[in-house]
Amino acid sequence: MMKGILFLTTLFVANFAKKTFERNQVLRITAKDEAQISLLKELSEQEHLELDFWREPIHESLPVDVHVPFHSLQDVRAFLGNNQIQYDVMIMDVQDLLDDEEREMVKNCSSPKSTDDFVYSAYHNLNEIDSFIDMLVAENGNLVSKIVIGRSYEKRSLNVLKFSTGANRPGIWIDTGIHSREWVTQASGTWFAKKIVKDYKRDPVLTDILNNYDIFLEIVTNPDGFAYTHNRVSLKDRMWRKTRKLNPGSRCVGVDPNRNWDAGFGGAGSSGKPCSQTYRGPRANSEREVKAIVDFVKSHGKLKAFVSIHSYSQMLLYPYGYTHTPAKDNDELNELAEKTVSALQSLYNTQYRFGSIITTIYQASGGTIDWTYNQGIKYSYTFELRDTGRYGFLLPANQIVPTAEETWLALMTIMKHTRKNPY
Ligand code: 0X9
Ligand code: ZN
Repeated sequence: MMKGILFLTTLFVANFAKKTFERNQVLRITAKDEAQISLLKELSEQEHLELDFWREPIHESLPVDVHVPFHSLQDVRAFLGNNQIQYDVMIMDVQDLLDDEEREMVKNCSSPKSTDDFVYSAYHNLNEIDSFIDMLVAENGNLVSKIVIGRSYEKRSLNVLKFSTGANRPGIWIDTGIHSREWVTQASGTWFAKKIVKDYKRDPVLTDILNNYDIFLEIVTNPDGFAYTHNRVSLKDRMWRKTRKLNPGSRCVGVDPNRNWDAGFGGAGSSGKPCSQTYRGPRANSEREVKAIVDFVKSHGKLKAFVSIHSYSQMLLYPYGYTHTPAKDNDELNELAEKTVSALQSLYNTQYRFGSIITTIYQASGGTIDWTYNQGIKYSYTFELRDTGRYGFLLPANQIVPTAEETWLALMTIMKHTRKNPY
């Protein structure tokens, strides 16, 4: 009897707290002029509609992707229809995709005994990635160590893998998953880590890089958010992007960790509203996840390249995002970006756009790589991995390995250039 009640309560809590996305849709909207962009901006301010703009209305040249909850679909469609704004349904039923994703995860949810058995072609939760990290370190003690650069708001450790073959080397930083819902990035990070230990002493180019530079890799850069995108039993929201810090005086949780850096903080392309997906937080570095990296970068003092990996859109971007003033290394960054995307494309013909953040995607202030660039890290880049919007943040697991493989060619290009151009 007791057990029965407990079971029922668990079921109730699970169903109650778990966010359902049944019959939600993702629409791709194509605005034809500035007037339609303005209308879409007005639409995005209707808080009761609870729209999540995966790609915000900025300019008529860029498609607008919006996740619409079922309860708002009729209103949104009517609004678009009445204003003769064109759109396509990209995702018919978001929950169907999530169910597929979950089935795949359950199928591949084993407890690997070594990193050779780890299923790189599947999505994994935080515990699985944490044990992957520990296994990799245990197997490769000479090359890999784990450093804890801080704790998240919910007190999870912020783990960074350090690949090093000698003391006092300059460093190259790579992070994935600062936006927790961008799952292909953490999955790719895991693949990169294994690739590095496989290729050291086998691939001459990577070996040369590692004989002269340390590589730092933070796979789960926003662990609280990531845990929240996975949790099976209690609170869960696969589409969570921000940190999980409570905002005093607001019912909304979290800060956008890609608006929280001390570079143009508070400017256009960030929001002062706690309920916004681009809420910048009360002050620069207010997020422990951000501050931990800031402290690490400053105390290291010799990082020469910094790559922050997001999804989606297939873009390679360099500073700036907060200002139209070109970076002083603009020409070199642009040339290297061109070489890098062509290396990426060489594998599966995946096409990337490239350029500065503000000219290529949109104005975004308080972003990671604007800060690292201003700290003197010349090779500061940010990726937006696959795809261009068919699945968006919900990229099917069978694209993880191809995405990681092609991105690795891009990372190698940036690391090689860094190695050949010391400064
Ligand atoms: O809005 C963002 O933070 C980035 N897009 S995302 O969908 N990954 O959230 C674009 C901003 C450009 N800057 C970086 N990618 N760092
Ligand atoms: Zn992102």
